[in-house]
Amino acid sequence: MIVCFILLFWYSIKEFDTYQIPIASEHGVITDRLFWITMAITGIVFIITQILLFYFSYKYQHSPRRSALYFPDNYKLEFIWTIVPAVVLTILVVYGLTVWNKVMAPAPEDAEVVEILGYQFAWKVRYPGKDETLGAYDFRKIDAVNDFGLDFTDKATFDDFSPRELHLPKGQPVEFRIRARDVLHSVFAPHFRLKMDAVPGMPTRFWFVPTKTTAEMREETGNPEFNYEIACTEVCGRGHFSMRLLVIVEEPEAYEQWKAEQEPWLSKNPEYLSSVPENLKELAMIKSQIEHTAIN
Ligand SMILES: [Cu+2]
Repeated sequence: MIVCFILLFWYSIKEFDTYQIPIASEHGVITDRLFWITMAITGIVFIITQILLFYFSYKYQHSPRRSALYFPDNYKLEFIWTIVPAVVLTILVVYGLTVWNKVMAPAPEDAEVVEILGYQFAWKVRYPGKDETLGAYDFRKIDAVNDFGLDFTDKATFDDFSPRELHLPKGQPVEFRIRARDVLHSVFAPHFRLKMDAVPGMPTRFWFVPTKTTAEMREETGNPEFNYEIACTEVCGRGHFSMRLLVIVEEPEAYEQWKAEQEPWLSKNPEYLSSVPENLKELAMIKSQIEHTAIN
């Protein structure tokens, strides 16, 4: 018991910083509080019960000089050990549920929407573009180039863009629309206290407010190389380890500027419009708009 406790505390203290990484989202503060309160209560109970377990089995070990006491039941004792855990667990569950309801509430209407698509073995991201609406998709339209299965009969797809890395504005709600193309994946961004499975055929969502830019985080951690990232936490196959997506949190002005510089997916792959010829004129318009903003 003593050796195990020493190992437990030594390791917990030594590795504390690696599992208590800085929080970079609004809801992260309340989920961490829930975690630490639960940890404190269950931790104290764990230590007490372990000590009693070892102590009693030692004290009452077999001895030919004494015989066991006949002790069939004790209502008072049973009452106490039923009621106390029931009350404590009810408090923990209700507290956990209120936190859950806050974190999982629908995203605010002004949230920045970003689609994240998991596949073997990487992530793809898609922004809605200037119309602020993600265009429709259909899995049957997925091919070697059209990874998202964008459906170009929906004009909202025209300005959607798909950058290599994820940019997010600080202090603004962001909603991830998450889907998977093949098997289960899971979007995991520990600094944002974010984890949500990507399930084939069943889109999921998660929204949050980033509170620290990448630059601020570099300062806080004292690590000039620091970067936020999204990892996959669902062992999804041989290349699972390579599912890393770079995330850059920046001030809203810089974010807006970055967004304005992005080119729609379609203008890089205009041949996809051939299925919908009457759309060509609008594409030309979008292209000229981009050139216009680039010049400005
Ligand atoms: Cu994966």
